Amino acid sequence: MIAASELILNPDGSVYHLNLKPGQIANDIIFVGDQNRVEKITKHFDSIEFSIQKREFKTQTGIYKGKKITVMSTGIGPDNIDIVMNELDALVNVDLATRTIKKELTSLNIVRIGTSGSLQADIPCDSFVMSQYGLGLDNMLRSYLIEEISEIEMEDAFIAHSNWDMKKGRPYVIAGSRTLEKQLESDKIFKGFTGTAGGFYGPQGRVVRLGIQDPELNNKMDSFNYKGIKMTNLEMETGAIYGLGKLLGHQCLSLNAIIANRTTGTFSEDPYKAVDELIEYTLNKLVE
Ligand code: R1P
Repeated sequence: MIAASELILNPDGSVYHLNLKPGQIANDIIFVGDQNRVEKITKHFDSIEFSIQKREFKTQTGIYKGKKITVMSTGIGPDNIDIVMNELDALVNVDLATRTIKKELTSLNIVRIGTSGSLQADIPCDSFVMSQYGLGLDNMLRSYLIEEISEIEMEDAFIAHSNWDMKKGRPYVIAGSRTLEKQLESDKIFKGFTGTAGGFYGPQGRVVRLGIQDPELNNKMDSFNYKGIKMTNLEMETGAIYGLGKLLGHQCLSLNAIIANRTTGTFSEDPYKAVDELIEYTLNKLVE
């Protein structure tokens, strides 16, 4: 039995942070970072049957072209992904009444629609990237037993190439869902290798007022090439979603609209338009 302190439920039986009860989510879930992006997706739905928000976690479940889909905001960063993935999984795979793990487990399909900065000059602002791999530069996932799901050779190659300071923890590489990749791919979308940082400024090499441990990190990411796989973009959730998704048995894929190019120093003239286009692209692919 899972103790009350380990999986916390609210008085109404909902999971602590997401404020959701079993049955209020679909098997197909779209993650966004920004809570204001949830309705930019569900405005396309035929109907919305459920809405709730607690803190940055806003959830709406509804029907799009006959398919039941849940859209949920995760807020920013891998620490939030730890909460979202564990609580979502508990909603389908833990019997919350008896506090025991169900005998038959459910696998969710989780697609992130995010925003991200490109690390390659030829992946311009307003393009889309689908992450075949996530490279976690945060340490959140290292609290779990990940040796069997991580791409250790790629990790070692990145550590050697970047002369990574292990005081920052060992980076991890996790593959996305090949099934969802096949479903959502097209010639409109770059396939790539996405870095996930544990912060926005120093952890992504941004210098405003503070000196950073490795000012060359972004250049090293640009030039990293593992058997032809180059790093395409940098954001704050993909690696963590892939890691926890794989450990918990869910299919996960991350799509990002490129709103900045860190190599050319440019920013999209209309980032909201790029995100809207990625939303429509993804919704249409999910019901094809
Ligand atoms: C940083 O501004 C946030 O934007 C990106 C990063 O991953 C981080 O969450 O994604 P979202 O637009 O999905 O939040």
